[in-house]
Amino acid sequence: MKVIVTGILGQDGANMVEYLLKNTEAKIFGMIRRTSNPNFVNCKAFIKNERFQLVYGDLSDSVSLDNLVRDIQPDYFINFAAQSFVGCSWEIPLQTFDANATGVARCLEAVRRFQPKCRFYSAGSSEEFGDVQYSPQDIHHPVRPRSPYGASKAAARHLVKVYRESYNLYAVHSILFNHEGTKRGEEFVTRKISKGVARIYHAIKNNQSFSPIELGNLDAQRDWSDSEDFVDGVWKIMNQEKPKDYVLSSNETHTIREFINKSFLCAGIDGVWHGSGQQEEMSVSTEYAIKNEIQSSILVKINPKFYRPAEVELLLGDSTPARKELGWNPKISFDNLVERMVKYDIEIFKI
Ligand code: G4F
Repeated sequence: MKVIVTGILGQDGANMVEYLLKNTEAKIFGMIRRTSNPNFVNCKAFIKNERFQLVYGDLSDSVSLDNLVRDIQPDYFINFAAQSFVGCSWEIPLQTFDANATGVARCLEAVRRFQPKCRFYSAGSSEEFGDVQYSPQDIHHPVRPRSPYGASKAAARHLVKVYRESYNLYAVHSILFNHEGTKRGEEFVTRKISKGVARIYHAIKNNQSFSPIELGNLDAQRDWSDSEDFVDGVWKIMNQEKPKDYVLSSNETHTIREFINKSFLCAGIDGVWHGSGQQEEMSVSTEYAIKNEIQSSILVKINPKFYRPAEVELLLGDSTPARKELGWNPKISFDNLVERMVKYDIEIFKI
């Protein structure tokens, strides 16, 4: 069995490769774009594995995708490559659309033309639901994106459906709610918080001053899971008798503020909130400051530059069909996820 996985330098692609090496006998071809300085930090566990091979390709280059599919003749093509940062998609809308939507069309064309038996996975997003109409959101929720990123993923979803129905391909585009972990990029809010908490933890421990974590909208609610649980769900979605799209989610929602509270708690730092709106801040409690002789006291403050032009205020998924029909059984709870991320970042932090 041969599998092409794209996006392997990122969290999901890397977790997918680790999962496949552990749970299958497949030979895995991990696609990367050519850059002068690629970062392999997420690939340490598999880069030298004899069942893993790096290959060059690019979602913007159909020649490279055609060649890979024609030469490898894969059984599965799992596409996690994307411009995945919603916040940046207003600054680079065309690149976002080219990678996330047209890029999926290029993959589908390569599969259709050179290996139509290959099963194709496109990573969908709860950002497609955007301005949500009801909760929890299931696979039938209307598509109402609020960002160029959400619009690009919605277009990819339509393309997958069109190719599936027109050419009888096994092509799926399942909706992934937020998913995080220790391989998460630092621009995403969860890792920004866990890294910030680790930095403050070490500053306090070393009796040094620290600057606060600066964030945008703390009221947004997200349905967070662990990416390692999701790659198991994705593999189950790829191995049904007939292709069908599913939602993967934790079925819980939490505000950014709750993520912050839990993170500081995991680090043993006692914080209190005060103020509201753009003046809202979290500082160390008086008792904690006295006990630890703390020099600086603000832990979190608002920086309006992190507000988005349009926000998805509430995401709460319903993954009951994936659990019942595919036997998908996610193992990592919200509390475990926060704890894992904070403890990991405290461990690896270097001053
Ligand atoms: O961590 P985020 O940047 O993730 P977002 O926008 O929800 O998107 C993630 O999940 C999607 C699935 O729903 C994926 F498709 C997508 O690829 C990505 O993985 O932001 C989460 C929330 C937002 O409401 C944002 O406004 O956190 C809020 N936030 C507040 N302060 C911040 C910040 N987000 C970031 N990145 N940085 C901040 O300082």
